[in-house]
Amino acid sequence: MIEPDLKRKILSGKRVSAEEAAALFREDDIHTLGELASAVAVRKNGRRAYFVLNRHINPTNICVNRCRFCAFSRSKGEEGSFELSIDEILEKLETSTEGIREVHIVGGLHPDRSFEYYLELLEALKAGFPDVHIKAFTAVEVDYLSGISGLSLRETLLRLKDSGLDAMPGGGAEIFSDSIRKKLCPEKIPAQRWLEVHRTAHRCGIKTNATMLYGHFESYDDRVEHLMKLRELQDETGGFQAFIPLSYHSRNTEMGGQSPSGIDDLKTVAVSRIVLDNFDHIKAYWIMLGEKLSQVALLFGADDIDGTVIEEKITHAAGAMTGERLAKEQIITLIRRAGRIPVERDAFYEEIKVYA
Ligand code: V47
Ligand code: SF4
Repeated sequence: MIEPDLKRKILSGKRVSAEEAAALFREDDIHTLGELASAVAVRKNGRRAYFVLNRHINPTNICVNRCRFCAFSRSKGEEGSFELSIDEILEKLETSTEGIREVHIVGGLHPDRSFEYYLELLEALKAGFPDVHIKAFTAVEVDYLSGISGLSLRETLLRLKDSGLDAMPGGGAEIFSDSIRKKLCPEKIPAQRWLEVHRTAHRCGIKTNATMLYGHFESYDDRVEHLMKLRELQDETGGFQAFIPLSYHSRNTEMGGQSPSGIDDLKTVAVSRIVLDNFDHIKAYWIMLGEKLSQVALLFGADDIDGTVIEEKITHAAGAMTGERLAKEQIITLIRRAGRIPVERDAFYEEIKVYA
């Protein structure tokens, strides 16, 4: 049972402590948890639920890191590896440009592509599609680009921004706990560096998202520690737009194991909404949760379901059963049937159309 004092605290908009957050994760009363999280979401965004007409593009799956939970990456020369030229990427947008407002670009850490390739890619996309916002490169990629360019983080980010980068996605955060991170992705930048990249991006005027990969080896305390670090950085910079809990998909991964239950997925959305009181938006990423659970998550604290997506490869490589895209009409229906108001947005949550 959730303590009446804690309920009152949440409903009056007061910040919960790490201990209280852990107690919420341990809570079995999922209905009350959902009700509280939903009240927090409605206080922030009314009954609005956002979506964007977007498309994913992965320039390459060749990656030097080979994280143990990643079924998407390949080593150079390995069967199934790919690398797209700038023309091939432009072609993908040309064939799906109708109405697209945001392109989400993330990929592997390629051993020999130059920094210039990425700058040229951004410039070509901006020149060809000036109305499409570019949300690209995780903190892990930005750190890698800083390494290959020999530039400081700040200089790297400013060059990317000058070439057309509008915002950054939240991937690569995984779980901040050092010991768990070592089991998951020993080659990946440490948590402190992930946070440093986002801090620097925010200082350069680049808005970013944040994620947490959950449902593997981590404990509830690890999840709380992760959320607390994000909340602290958001207090400092205010540069995060949305938080996206990422439900572990285990198929075809080296790490194996099981994926979290639907109850755990809903609980994680709800507790995130309550704990991250300084984040405006919580995304229920339908690609990972499934269309039906992401719809239910809109009543458990989420106010965004991402978007049309189109051509998602990372979660599908790890066994996602969802489709590769959703049509705008399907998204509108999904949101309406949850009793929420569909709002089409751009990459910065500017409202494009309210489907009242
Ligand atoms: O960085 C990789 C994760 C991320 C698996 O910012 C996995 O708007 C689960 O970050 N099971 C990419 N997760 C996805 C991502 C994202 C998605 C949608 C929107 C936004 C945003 C960001 O997916 C990776 C990694 O953390 N991931 N493998 C897996 N097997
Ligand atoms: Fe590479 Fe990212 Fe996959 Fe890790 S999660 S292996 S960094 S593509």
